[in-house]
Amino acid sequence: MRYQGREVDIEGRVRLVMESALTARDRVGVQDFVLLENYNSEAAFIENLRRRFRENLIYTYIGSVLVSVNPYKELEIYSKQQMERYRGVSFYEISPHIYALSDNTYRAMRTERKDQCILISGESGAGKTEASKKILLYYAVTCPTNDHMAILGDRLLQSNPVLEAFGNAKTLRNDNSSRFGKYMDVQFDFRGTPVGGHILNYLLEKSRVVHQNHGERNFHIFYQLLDGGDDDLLITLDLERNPQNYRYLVKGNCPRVSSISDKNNWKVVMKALPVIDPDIKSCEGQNCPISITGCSDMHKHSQNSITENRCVVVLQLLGVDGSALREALTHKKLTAKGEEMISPLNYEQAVSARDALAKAVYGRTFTWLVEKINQSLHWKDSTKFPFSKDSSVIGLLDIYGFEVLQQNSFEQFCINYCNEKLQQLFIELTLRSEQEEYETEGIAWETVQYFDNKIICDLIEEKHKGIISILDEECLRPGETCDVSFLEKLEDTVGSHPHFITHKLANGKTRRVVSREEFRLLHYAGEVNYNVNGFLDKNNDLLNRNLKEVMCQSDNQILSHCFRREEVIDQKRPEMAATQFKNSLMKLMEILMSKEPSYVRCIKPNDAKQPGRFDEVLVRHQVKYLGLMENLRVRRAGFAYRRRFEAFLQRYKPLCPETWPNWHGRLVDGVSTLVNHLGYKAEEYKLGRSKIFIRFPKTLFTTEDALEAKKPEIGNELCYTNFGM
Ligand code: AD9
Ligand code: MG
Repeated sequence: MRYQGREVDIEGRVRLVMESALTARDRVGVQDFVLLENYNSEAAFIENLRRRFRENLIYTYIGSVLVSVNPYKELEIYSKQQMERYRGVSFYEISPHIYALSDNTYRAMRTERKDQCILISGESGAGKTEASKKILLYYAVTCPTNDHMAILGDRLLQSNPVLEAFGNAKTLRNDNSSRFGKYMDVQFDFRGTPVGGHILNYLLEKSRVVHQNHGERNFHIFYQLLDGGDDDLLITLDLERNPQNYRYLVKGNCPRVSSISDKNNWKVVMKALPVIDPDIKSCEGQNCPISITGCSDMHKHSQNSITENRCVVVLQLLGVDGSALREALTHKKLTAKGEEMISPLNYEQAVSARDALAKAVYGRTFTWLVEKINQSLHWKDSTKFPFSKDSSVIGLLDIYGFEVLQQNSFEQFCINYCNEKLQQLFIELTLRSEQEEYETEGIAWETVQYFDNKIICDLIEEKHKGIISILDEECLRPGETCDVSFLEKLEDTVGSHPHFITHKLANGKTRRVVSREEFRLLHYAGEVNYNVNGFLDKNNDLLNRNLKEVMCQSDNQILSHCFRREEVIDQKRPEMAATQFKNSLMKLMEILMSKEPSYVRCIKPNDAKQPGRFDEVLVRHQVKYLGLMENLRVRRAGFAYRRRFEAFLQRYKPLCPETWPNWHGRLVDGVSTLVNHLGYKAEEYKLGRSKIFIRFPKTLFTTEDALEAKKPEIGNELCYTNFGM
């Protein structure tokens, strides 16, 4: 018999095939970690990631979880042809890809008629937002549609550049960092056509509007407007092109980012805005969010006071009375014992009132924008959120990733808390779903030890005893409270918690790694020192009452919608920022728990945002905290592989004369006959109710190799699919 031009005997041929398979495996690693021989070894895990990364194979599975490593360069793997390759093809039968996961989720939604969600996690800059955009594009391109629905698909896609312009910014960790959390439901009708969508947004990092750390920027939209807006628009808004001239844009000393074209992005946003809402036509208009961001939040930093012309423009766009605004920015209105008192603000207080106004205007405009997008995505009345029962949804979660900066404040605290919650969900659901699968299939199951971060979530969110409750209490407590008194309260209440540290040591000495203004949390993803300065103010998130009064009289269409009169009349204090965030996260967890989850775990290969660099220490850290080894162990503790009887039979039936070319009996008997013929030992496999479970990858490798060896003999008749490498 000839093999690759050489005369070989059967045994030699099998060896050759196995060797070539092994060589390929050596070069590109395995496409599913469950196939790793040494699955307990973190080193082997990372080596597999590294090999694949070197070959531009950025995707690898752990069972059904997709691990993705940011390539920091454009890869030719996202074309329409690629989408077609993945359409309708089973998960394991084609190389790992974000499209495979998208397609699998879509098919699961259609066949099982169950709502799905795709949870994308990973630290800042790991590739979550890019992944979510690719998933959305996949659905927009591959799902059946008609003319009406094509418009909806367009709106879904166009909402991205708009939200990114207003909600993303350059940070030290990511040039296009999401500064808000986003959960998007895409709704499909019974034909699988996308018919609607809905976005929930979470806690925008408003403080960025008035302050940026060195090397960081304000939200993209400001720079886009200054760089891309045409001359007439800038004259109308009385703006100059140089961002460095503006107090709110100059703090980070970073007007340009090499990877970003503000001019081009401006064009993209200008094209996208009318797709979302045809009423947003002109930027000078009262119904355009651009004009609001363009006016109210900027004034020249070189001057102590703002020029008269600029003042006129700002007032015009805010749509408020000049003297009333001046009064509100420089005075405070208090009600004591039923009497109203007005007291002047000092310079610092006036500056902080101005900043609070800028943050409120920007934050509320952002929420308005999300509302507008949602209105445009609700195609029919029947598609109002929450969607009607005869449709199914796929939810996409793209939040801000875990972040550790030189100085971490309230915002990082919220962002990292959010990541803790997501990790908790991942732990619960991966274990639970695994367990459930064994239960439904009637297979005995062994438990795997893993770190449960519930203890950290409790430390933050527990009622009365958690950090958020203590923060709220301190904000509400009458008398002298400040950030330091909050820290003291924390020390008293949670000081002995194993995941909480301050500068005080139990023996009365001081710890040097934490300053006197900080507390440190030992998060699942690493240790973070939080500086308490500003915690109370940011949690209070208060706008002076007289500023509210002025703003709710605005005749600007957007602002009058954002600042409601009821807010001034209603004396009840709204929930504090952290509690609001906590409650919205709780609701989000409920939404996600009610759906069938799929996971994308994103990994950042280096901190320099460079292609081709694989920093092993950095990757190892992420593998550890994402719990990928535990994930793999859970997957392997039971059985490395599971396949439905029909799929298993279809693939391997050529290996047994009794099942080839067709098996006519019960599927389970066919599989049983086949594995007996292949000599599977009892401990190597189990037959469930609808699936075969194979414990060791080696068993599958041997069967795969036997199939490969059989190929020349049975040629094209063999239903061969690329599976397992
Ligand atoms: V953050 O938590 O919002 O700060 P993300 O969202 O995880 O973060 P993002 O998706 O924005 O990170 O990716 C960061 C950058 O990495 C992108 O701007 C791209 O330049 C780069 N990237 C990420 N994924 C890919 C990819 N699949 N192909 C090419 C990528 N480049
Ligand atoms: Mg992002």
